[in-house]
Amino acid sequence: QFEYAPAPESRELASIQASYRLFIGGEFVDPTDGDVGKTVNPATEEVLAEVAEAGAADVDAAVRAARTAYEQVWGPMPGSERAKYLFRIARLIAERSRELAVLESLDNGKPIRESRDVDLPQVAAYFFYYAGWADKLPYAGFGPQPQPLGVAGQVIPWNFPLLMLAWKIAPALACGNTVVLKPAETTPLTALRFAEICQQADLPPGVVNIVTGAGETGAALVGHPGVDKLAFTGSTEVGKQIARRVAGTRKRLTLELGGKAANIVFDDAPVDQAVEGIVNGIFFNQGQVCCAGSRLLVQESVAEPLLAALRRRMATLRVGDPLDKNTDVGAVNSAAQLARITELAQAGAAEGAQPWSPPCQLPERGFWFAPTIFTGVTQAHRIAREEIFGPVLSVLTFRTPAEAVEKANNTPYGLSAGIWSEKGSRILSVADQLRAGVVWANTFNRFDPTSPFGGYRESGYGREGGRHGLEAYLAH
Ligand code: TXE
Repeated sequence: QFEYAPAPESRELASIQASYRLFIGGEFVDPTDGDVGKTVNPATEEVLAEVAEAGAADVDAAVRAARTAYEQVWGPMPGSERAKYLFRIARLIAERSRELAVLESLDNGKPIRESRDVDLPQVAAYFFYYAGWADKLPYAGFGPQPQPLGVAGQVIPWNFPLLMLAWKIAPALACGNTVVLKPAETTPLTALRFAEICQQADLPPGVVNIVTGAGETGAALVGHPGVDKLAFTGSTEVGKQIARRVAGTRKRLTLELGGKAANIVFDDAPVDQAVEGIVNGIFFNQGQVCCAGSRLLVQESVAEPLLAALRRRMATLRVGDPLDKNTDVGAVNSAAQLARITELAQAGAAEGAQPWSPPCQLPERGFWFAPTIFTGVTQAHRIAREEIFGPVLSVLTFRTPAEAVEKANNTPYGLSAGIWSEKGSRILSVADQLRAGVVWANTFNRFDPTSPFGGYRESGYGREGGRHGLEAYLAH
């Protein structure tokens, strides 16, 4: 963890420029055939900066720069040398973490407490962790001379902009690949600041290229014949589109898509601890988390006291200015995301579930949604089935462990789940039956660079993190 001065974080720390260009071949360059977009502060709707949108020719230039860097510099470089660059980047991220945290909160809307204490320490940790792998690949069970894949195209979402960048770029570079990364159009600023960090670390030009822009830029990257590997994190719908486009090409693909995680509370779980886990599971990052615990499954005999305790805890949540260090719940990322959350919450009420929110004064401007729980939810309700990606919890009850497993698995997704119980045997047997890539026991939303993360079924395929995360970037 890092230490910070106790004053409210000021916007100035982020030193945002009026406009941003593309990062190709180690330089910031104007787009040749692209357009200009803008990124706004979701807490105020104020325009933060103009940002270039890369067109097909720009994406092509980025892929060519990555190819040259791969063939001439990065691919042939010994792992021990690549490690030095990655350690340097990791140290620079740690040194500049306060600036990066403020920038992230401004562009994304997440509370500074989260960007400062969760996102940024994790970003640095992933770079440190994969830096440590760069010279150890020949001894990691991938064969004596593990080969990189070449140029990796990476498309990431807006919910953890810099952390998703770290999950993608750190293992790719450690294995000897070069990268063209497209951040989400609503949160490009920390990726562009990361490009400056690459310059500061003297990373050879072309090893990392950042092309900003919306879905068309992503599609140009996906379709580019010079890309050897694609890694995508985002909606299931776009993930499926990408899988269709990649089918029949030589590109390797990993997908990290949506989820509808069950957070299962048994009658022997300590109530206070479970309530903290439920709150963290669904209100962390305003619920805009692929593995969010968006379905609470609570054993019927303890439903009443647990929900009473949850409501009391929710009444203490402070919703507001993301830069205020006391804020627990910030703004949702965009008008489009707010509209999606609102539509699904309205469907929940229309279908007969009962919403409840603590009294809270939402700011007039910006994209805000009060923390909400729905009780009286059945499996047929849309809010029990569809990913909301907002601070909205659907509560269902169960009587037996078998019923909990049946309900938890009643989803097309398979990303994550949580179990709260004092009984080790019950945790193990339920975890075994859950169809989810990650199962947390008596905790939730815990990440660590040493642990693989990822899903199956409609949540995608491939793992990020740990030794498994290297497999996605090696031709072994
Ligand atoms: O996702 P998109 P959106 C879910 C969540 C959310 C919904 C929609 O439920 O409400 O998806 O969010 C790029 N080819 N998740 O619309 O469009 C896009 O520019 C290539 C869950 O923001 O999938 C951005 O960089 N790229 C998820 C990235 O894909 C394309 C995180 C994600 O945007 C593209 C985000 C195309 N045709 C949303 N179209 C998670 N798993 O955590 C768009 N993009």
